[in-house]
Amino acid sequence: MDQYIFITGASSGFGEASAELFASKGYPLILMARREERLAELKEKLSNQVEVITLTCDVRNEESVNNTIGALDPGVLAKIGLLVNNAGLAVGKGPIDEGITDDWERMIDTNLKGLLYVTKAIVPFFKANRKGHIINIASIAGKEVYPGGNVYCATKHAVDALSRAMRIDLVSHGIKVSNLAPGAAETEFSLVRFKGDMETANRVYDGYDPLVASDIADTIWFLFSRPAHVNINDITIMASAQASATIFSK
Ligand code: NDP
Ligand code: 8X3
Repeated sequence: MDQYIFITGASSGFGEASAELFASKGYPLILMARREERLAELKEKLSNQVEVITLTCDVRNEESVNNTIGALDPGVLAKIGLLVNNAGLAVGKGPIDEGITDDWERMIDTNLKGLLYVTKAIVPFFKANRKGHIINIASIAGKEVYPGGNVYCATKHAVDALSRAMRIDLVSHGIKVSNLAPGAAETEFSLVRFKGDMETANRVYDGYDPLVASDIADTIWFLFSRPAHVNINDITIMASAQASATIFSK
């Protein structure tokens, strides 16, 4: 395959599972995250299948995003076919007046500004090709709000809005934009949200079968592998046991 797949947040969860799936399909990869050793392990694992380029970069840092992407070989940049804007996180869960400013900033800077910085750096290459696909990983938290979700929900509502806005801005350049909104999926997400408190993190997935990372990778593949004339605008995917952001059958 001659299209590179660019995935942010590739060091765990959805991003890592997507890297594995696209590698199994033969697509070369560009994988971005902060944890260099995790990316190195993934590269080691997948390099016998496809070319893997790892980029250690914090998406919150616009200069670093631009320098890191700008340093890629122009021949590689010209062949990026898909950008998966997946890097993101929730930090904390509680009433708005008890929110910690630093947690809010981490979520806004990563989920929203980081997505914008990476998109802005990649779109010129899609425009030059008059072709490309952006898949934004939003959330059920971008469709609904729930107790204690306030700022995380706001960032994901913003991603949802940006997916729609980007589609309008980019359609005339032949660029597809899809929004993917998962419900609860067992990854490192809750461990990060609850700041390393494994017991609280595990409780999120107690009593039902949650989504797993490969379910999201499968869906990203489905979005990407539609025929050229088809774009799936938006998918909400949840575990069979989940009916809304807060209603589960346990
Ligand atoms: P994980 O915590 O397993 O993965 C998050 C990924 O994002 C990691 O690879 C992490 O890498 C990366 N990341 C976080 N901050 C940054 C940063 N500043 N710069 C670069 N990379 C960063 O969680 P998931 O796989 O579950 O989450 C992936 C996306 O899916 C997120 O946007 C999340 O909000 C969303 N989501 C998750 C759901 C769930 O229930 N799991 C449901 C709906 C949406 P590193 O730490 O190495 O930088
Ligand atoms: C992650 C799913 O419901 O914890 O985006 O917000 S949820």
